[in-house]
Amino acid sequence: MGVVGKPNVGKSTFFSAATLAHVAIANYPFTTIKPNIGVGYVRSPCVCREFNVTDNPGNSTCMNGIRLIPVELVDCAGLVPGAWQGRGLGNQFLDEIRQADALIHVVDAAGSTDSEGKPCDPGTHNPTEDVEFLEHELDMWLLQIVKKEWDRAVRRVEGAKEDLTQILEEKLSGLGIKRDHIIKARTKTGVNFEKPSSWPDNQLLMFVTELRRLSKPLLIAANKMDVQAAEKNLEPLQSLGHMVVPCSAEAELALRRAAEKEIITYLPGDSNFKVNEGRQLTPDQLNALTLIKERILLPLGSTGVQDALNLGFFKLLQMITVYPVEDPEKLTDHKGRILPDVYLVPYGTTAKEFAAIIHSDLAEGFLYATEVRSKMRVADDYILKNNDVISIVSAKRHA
Ligand SMILES: Nc1nc2c(ncn2[C@@H]2O[C@H](COP(=O)(O)OP(=O)(O)OP(=O)(O)O)[C@@H](O)[C@H]2O)c(=O)[nH]1
Ligand SMILES: [Mg+2]
Repeated sequence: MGVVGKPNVGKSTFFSAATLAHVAIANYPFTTIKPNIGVGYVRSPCVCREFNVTDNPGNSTCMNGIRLIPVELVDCAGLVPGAWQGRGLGNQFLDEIRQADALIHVVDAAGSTDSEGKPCDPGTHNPTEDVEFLEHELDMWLLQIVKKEWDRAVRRVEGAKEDLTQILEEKLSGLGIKRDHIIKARTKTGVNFEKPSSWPDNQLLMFVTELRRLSKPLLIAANKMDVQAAEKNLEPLQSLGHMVVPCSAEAELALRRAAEKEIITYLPGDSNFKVNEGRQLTPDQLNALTLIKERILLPLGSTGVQDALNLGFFKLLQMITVYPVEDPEKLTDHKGRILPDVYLVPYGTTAKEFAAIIHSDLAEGFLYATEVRSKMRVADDYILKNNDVISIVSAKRHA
């Protein structure tokens, strides 16, 4: 998941809150120069409660029946208008999102930074402009890449009868763009893949825009909601057709740090926190925590950071959680650990594809799987459901 946006909107604050990594945060543009890469967590109700077992998590953690599943986040450098032509830290930024499956676009909903990220009076900049600009930058960046050698591609298709899907796939795989994205963008825009020379000028851009939407889906984190001026901007941001999550990265960071120091009990995404018994708060700490409660947690229900991550994986990317076990009765792996692992996989993943994600041997010798909840035997083409607990029986693994 890439965390993107213009400079000074709170990307690093969001990243730091989500990963608890200590990174540079400051109120001026281009604080981040090199991308920060870290591990955040998506939150999902664990199946241990339903099966009434005490689990031994391995690849994730389980706290009070909530699984926290690690995901990779990239905090990118800020993007300014014209970045695709190399302005600001332009091309470098764009390189950073190559491998991102989806993007969280952090927007300064308080309108307290201008289009270049310089501080301005809250409420004076219109954040909806930032949404349009970012997408334009991404489209122009991708268009520029596709345009390079476009004439040659046209000749290969129309002269040598090569397949444009194949040509684009080879060219764009390094940007995380897959064959499936190309096919879908082609269908959606109705462009003629046999005769690319016939495309009117704007058709390549239309196609590229669709490709970008499919391969780098994004949601908006409307940040700095703790600033009063942000409230009036929320609705206009919501009217742009994206998922919008109101959030305060700063509040989340403060809560996570306080929880880390065991001052409070707070799990990311919670709608409240509890001051730990015996902890004496300084007047400053008390004041800060009261403000967070009154300005963020009560009106919004949470700080929004965890919601943005969860929506990114579960809604944008349509991931589901699946728990592999070896023993369908005891829910254990070969070491006897109960519900050790959980995997995030895209909806549509089959039992056999899931086997391949765990181990190639498991897939090669695939015999059948047991869907543990119903105790039903399922075949290799069984499409996994959210929260499935699955036991795969493979000739190879058991040989
Ligand atoms: N009021 C408020 N300020 C915030 C919030 N999140 C971040 N900030 C402030 O915004 C400023 C910029 O934060 P950063 O996290 O460095 O922003 P960035 O987007 O990473 O900036 P660049 O790396 O320069 O692109 C800092 O002064 C933060 O404290 C928030 O939720 N509310
Ligand atoms: Mg930064």
